[in-house]
Amino acid sequence: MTHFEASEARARVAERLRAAKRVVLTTHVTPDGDGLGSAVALLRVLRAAGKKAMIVNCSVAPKELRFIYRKGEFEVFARERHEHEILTADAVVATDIGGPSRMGKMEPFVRAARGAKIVIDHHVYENDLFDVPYIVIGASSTAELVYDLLSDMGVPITKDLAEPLYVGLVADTGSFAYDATTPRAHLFAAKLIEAGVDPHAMWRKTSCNKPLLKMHVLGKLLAALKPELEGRIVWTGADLAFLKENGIEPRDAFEVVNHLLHVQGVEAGAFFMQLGSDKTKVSLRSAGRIDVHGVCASYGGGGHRYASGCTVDNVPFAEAVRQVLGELSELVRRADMARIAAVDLAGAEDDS
Ligand SMILES: [Mn+2]
Repeated sequence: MTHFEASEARARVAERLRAAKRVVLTTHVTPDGDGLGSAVALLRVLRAAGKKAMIVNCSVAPKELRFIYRKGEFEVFARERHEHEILTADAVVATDIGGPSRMGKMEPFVRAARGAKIVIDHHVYENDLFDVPYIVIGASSTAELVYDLLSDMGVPITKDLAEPLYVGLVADTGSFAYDATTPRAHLFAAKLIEAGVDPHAMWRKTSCNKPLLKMHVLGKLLAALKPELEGRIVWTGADLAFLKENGIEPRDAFEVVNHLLHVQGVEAGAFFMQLGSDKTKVSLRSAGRIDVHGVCASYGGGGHRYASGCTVDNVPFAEAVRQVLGELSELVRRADMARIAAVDLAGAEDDS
C-alpha cells in the first residue's frame, strides 16, 4: 500500500466510524499487546464521541495484559449475548487480526454482519471478509496505524489513548529491536511519551509481572534447546507431559519464543507446543535471512516474514517437529545456495 493508498484507506475507515452509532471491536484469539492496545484506544475514542462501542473477543485476554483495559471495556464472546450486537452493529472493527479465521467462533457472525467490516492490520493474508481494509504490511504495529488514523481524524492523543498504543508498539517491535523498528516507530514512540506515557512504568507493567513458575518453565525450556543443522536452527518443545508435570497452561510456556534468536549464529528458531494427541502449535522466528511465513502459511497459519505461527494437525507431536524442522532446514540450505550463487556471480564479474 502506497502512502496515498494508506491515507485513502484511513479516510474510508474514518468515514465509516464517524457515521456509526454502534461499533463492535475485536482482535485475534489469545489477544496480544498490539491487538488489544489498538482496540482499547479505538474503543475509548468511540465512546468519548458518544457511540455505543464494545470489545468482544473469542478468547480471554492473557492475565498479564489485563491492565490495558478497564472493567466494562472487554468482553469474551458468548453467542446469546453478542450475536445480535455483531449482526446489527453499524461497524465491526478487527485490529491486528492476521486473518478472518483468527476471530475463532466469532468469525461466522462477523461474516454475516450487516454493518461495515473494517480491518486495521499489518499482517499478510488473504482477505475475503473485510470490506473496509486498512492494511499496511511494513508498519511496525497495528497501534501505529491506529495512531495515524486518529491523527487524520483530528483526535487529540491523551494519555488514556497513548498508553494502550504504546503497549502495542513495544510488543510488536520487541522493545524496539525487531525488523519492524522503523524511524516512524521511534517517532511514534516519542509522540506517545509526549502524550504522557511513562516508558519505565509501562515496562514494569508489561514485563515484570511473571509468576516465578513461569520463569522456572522458561529455564527448563531453554535448557532443552537443541541445535539442528549445526546450530543454524535451534528448537525446543513442550509436550503434554511437560505441561502436566509443571502444572501449566500452554500459554505459560510461550515466553521462550522470544529467546530463540539470542543464540549465536542462529538463522531460525522454532518452538513446538503440543495442544492435543495430534495437534501441535508451532512458532517460528527468523534472524532475517529466511522467510518463515511460508512454512506456517502451508499449514494454514500466518504472521510476518520473520515471526510466524501455525497449528500442525493430524500428526503426532514428534512428527510435527520432524516435518517443520525439515522444512526450515531446507529453507536455510536454499538461502545458502542463493548466497553461494551470488558470490560466484560477483567473482565472475570481478574476473572480467
Ligand atoms: Mn501486531
